[in-house]
Amino acid sequence: MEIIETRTTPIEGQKPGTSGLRKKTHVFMGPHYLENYVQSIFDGIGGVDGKTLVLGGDGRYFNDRAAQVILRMAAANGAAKVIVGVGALLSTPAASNLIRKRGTDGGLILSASHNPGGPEEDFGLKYNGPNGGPASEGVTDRIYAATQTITGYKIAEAHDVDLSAPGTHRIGPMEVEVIDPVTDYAALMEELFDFDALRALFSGGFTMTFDAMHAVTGPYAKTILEGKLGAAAGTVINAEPKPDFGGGHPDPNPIWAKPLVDRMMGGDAPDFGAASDGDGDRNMIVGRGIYITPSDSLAVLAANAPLAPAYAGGLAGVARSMPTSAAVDRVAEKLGIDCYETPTGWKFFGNLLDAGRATLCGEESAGTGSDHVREKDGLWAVLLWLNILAKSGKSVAELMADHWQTYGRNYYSRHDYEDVDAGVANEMVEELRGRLAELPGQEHGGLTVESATEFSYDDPVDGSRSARQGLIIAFEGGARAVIRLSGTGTVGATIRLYLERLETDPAKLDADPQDALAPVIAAAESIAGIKERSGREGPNVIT
Ligand code: VG1
Ligand code: CO
Repeated sequence: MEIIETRTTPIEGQKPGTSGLRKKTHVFMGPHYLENYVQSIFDGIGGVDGKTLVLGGDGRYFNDRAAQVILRMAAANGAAKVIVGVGALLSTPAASNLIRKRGTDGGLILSASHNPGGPEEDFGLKYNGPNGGPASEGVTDRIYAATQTITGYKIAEAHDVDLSAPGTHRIGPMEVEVIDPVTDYAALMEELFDFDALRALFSGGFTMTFDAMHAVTGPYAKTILEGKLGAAAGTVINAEPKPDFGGGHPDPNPIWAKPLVDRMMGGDAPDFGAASDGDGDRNMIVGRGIYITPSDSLAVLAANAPLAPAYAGGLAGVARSMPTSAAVDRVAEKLGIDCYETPTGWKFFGNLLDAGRATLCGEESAGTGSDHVREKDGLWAVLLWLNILAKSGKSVAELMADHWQTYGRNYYSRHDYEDVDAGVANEMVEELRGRLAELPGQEHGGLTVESATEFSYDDPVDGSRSARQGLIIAFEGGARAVIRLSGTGTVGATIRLYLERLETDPAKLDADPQDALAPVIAAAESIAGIKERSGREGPNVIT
């Protein structure tokens, strides 16, 4: 094997965000861009000599080419083995599972998740550690530091590895094991859930639509739902992964998965609707006539998880990201278990899961997961919902109504202002940060500010501190607005405004969230002036 050592210089901006490095595809395809970053990952984790890695991605444009480059670089850097999915495909949770199951030293996942794909759209790459989870901030800091001092990278001269079918190949001494991307994941799901009860559910006439959004979950959902569980053919729609996701945003929310939500609200809706994102870690749950917010979904799953075999013994604890609603906190309180509040991004759940302190975790951004892997997991959430429906005999709407009657309803919404000028967005946050101390006691839009703080997280397991994780404005009476800037976008800045208000009056549980939250929305605008500063009439995405 001939190793080519190429000289290079640091490329600006290779700083991993909330979930790895995401850039426009053409940026990733630029000279040395991918290579610099891959070498920096290798250097940042102390080299890959003798190590075994997992490799796969969501199938977006450039996924296949990037995988071949990474294989040649892993070989040149002395890796012993790389396990890669057929077609270089692996959903994010399936990659996490493989890293754990095969005891590897980590893995590289090619994805920009819910961002659109294609030559004009987005690409991404992230490193997950030996626990199967996204690299901690300590590790991403070392990777970023490596990108700033890099002087060269190593790549093997070799032909493309045939990734079209399972088999074993070599690049020099390095072994490349090509595996079916679905098999191990499907086996894991079968261990966690009551597949007999799910088969009985479907054979009893239960109907469902799963929108794979032309992304990576198609083959997984087909194998599990239609293959193993006997759901009718055609249950999984948009099942074929495409490099441009059929031209859409593979983001499972009422905006980008509108056709499914419309179908669920119509006269011929199936019993259950669900969707997942580009890399298979997000989920959307819709019942007949009712959309379930991710925050509520987490709470319902926590309250009912013991109906599934894997969680029959109860939950050790739960965790949610700070901007996620406190619906799950109320469940934890009733169960008498711990509830942790972490910064946005799945990497912060890793230590809690590893330490056995949390069993279920979730984020308001359609991410739910458990200690079965170290990523959020879209299909897992769908299967847990199905298991709960099968065992409780209730419909989605009944389950949700019962839940709100018991715990009250945390009305919740997120308003996104996308592609705002980065300078304007940073200045807005900066300025508001400077005013936090003077806000308590002030009245805005009829609400009185109780406290105004900036969220910092002290990891209870390793003691590390993550500062500046979002501004929280709490109002008297329990409502809250949170403002933070996205760390996954590739153009300009995205301002996220998260709004929440608890309602416990049993007669007021069926309002439209935008109406129920109107005072909080008005107060947040009065305080932060997002519309005014961004020059927008309103948010461009409301979930
Ligand atoms: C967003 C979500 C966050 C999620 C992250 C990665 O981050 O808000 O909850 O963990 O995306 O999800 P940000 O920084 O843009 O708010 V995925 O499915 O895109 O990997
Ligand atoms: Co994702």
